[in-house]
Amino acid sequence: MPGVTTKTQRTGDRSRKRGRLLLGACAGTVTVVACAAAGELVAALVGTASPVVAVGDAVVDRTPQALAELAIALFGTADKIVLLSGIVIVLLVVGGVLGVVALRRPLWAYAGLGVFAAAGVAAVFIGRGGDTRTVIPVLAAAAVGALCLALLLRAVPDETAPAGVGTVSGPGRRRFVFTALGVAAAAGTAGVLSRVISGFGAGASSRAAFVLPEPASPLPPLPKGTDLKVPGLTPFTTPNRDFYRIDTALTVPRPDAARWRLRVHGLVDRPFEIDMAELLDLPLQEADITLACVSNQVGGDLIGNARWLGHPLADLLRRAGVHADADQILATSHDGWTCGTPTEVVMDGRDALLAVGMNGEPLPHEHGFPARTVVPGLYGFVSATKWITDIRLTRFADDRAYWAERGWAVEAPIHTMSRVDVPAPLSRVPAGEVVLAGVAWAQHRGVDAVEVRVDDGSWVPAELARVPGIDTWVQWVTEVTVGPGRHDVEVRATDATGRVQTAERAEPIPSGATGRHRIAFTAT
Ligand SMILES: Nc1nc2c(c(=O)[nH]1)N[C@H]1C(S)=C(S)[C@@H](COP(=O)(O)O)O[C@H]1N2
Ligand SMILES: [Mo]
Repeated sequence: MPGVTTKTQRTGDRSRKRGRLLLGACAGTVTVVACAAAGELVAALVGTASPVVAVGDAVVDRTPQALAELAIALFGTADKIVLLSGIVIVLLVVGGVLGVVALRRPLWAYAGLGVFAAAGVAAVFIGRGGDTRTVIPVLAAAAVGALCLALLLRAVPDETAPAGVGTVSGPGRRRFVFTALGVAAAAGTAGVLSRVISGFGAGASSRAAFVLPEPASPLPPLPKGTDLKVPGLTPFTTPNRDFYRIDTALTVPRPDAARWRLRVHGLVDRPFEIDMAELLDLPLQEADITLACVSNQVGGDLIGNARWLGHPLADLLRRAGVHADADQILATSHDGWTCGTPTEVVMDGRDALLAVGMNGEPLPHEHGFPARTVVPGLYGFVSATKWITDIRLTRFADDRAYWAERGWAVEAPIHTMSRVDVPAPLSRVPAGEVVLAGVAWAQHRGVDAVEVRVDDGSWVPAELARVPGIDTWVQWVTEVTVGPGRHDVEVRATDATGRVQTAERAEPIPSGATGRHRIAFTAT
């Protein structure tokens, strides 16, 4: 029947077309995977951030405050993984679309890759860190992408080629599958290789080789009775591996201690630079300090306590000769995050440290190796710069740090707070004598009293554990007798200035959550 297309022919055409589209999409996604792997590998070799992370950083820094908070509320400390997975999914989908487009209009697809590369380059330049060498992995990724796409497109069987009924099959398809598998395998190898290279990078090995000096003024061991060892109660000392981690870094920065330098400059008489050998030669002291995040909700666990080892920040500032009008210490990290601390607070005699040790170990990479600041009494975002490289004395009137620019407070002392750990919220315990226990904190003021009440009854004082000083949290414990049924426990602390923890609820933004922690449990 000349000139007439039969129904079977049409279905055959249609599904052959579908098969080709599938191969196109496949070519596109495999290309993107190869791009990403090449980017990772070259980044590891050059020692810069990978293109995916550079884009992620740019997204993090430009994310509107409300969205960022929603992400933290939804995903907590997993927000980084969620963001990176999101970027990868978007890349894969866009890759698939590019691959389909490439079947008809290869030039458009290559232009698409060009747009990717341009976005990557733009991300490098608008990102913080400002390490422009990151364009190298971006461009390498784009080049590898173009190559792979060309390779894969050539392997897609021709539309006019004879094929089995209904599908793009036979030797043509086999060739495509082999090519795609080859490219994917190469990408996988590159990805693994990049992990290995960055795992054995200078920063990682420099921490393994890092030897903490003995403190010039060691602290006595913690007084007996700082840890009540009540089952379920947060330990007084937070082990490093359990310490909460909060930062804007999508991948943990691993600066090399041997190449580390700290510059102290700005409104000072004698700017100077110090390297790690010099820092470790200075007298180091120990301090027990409880660090808290401003994002911690009432009852939350973004708080931890450690014994830190470091050199007093005040001594470094005195060496530089700080001008009288320099009311802000603006610290910058290896990855370009900034933090503004009141000069006055650091100079008032408290144990503000440039720390190198945490609980007897070099700082873990996640917690700022090789050096970070810790300042008792202030939330981490205005005091605790990890991976610190730069301290500039300036004025609050002239410069704003990272979070202050995004709507958070400029000055942020830690609120007096308390938390119920035992019984666990919504747990079941036998009726009768019930142990209540938790922690309370009012760093650099100290906690004078903790009171609890059950079912909105009268406040009863809890027993306080011992503490090494006023800069840490304190454990509290008490016992109550309750009958069967559901009960509420509420807690409040009084700091050493005599102020009782407020009941007034406030959100973490801009200067920390307030309100009282209240939990419910069931006695049976
Ligand atoms: N370089 C860098 N340092 C940083 C941050 C950051 O994003 N980047 N976040 C700060 C915040 S908000 C807090 S609460 C503390 C948390 O320190 P940790 O992760 O060691 O617990 O680090 C601070 N130091
Ligand atoms: Mo924080």
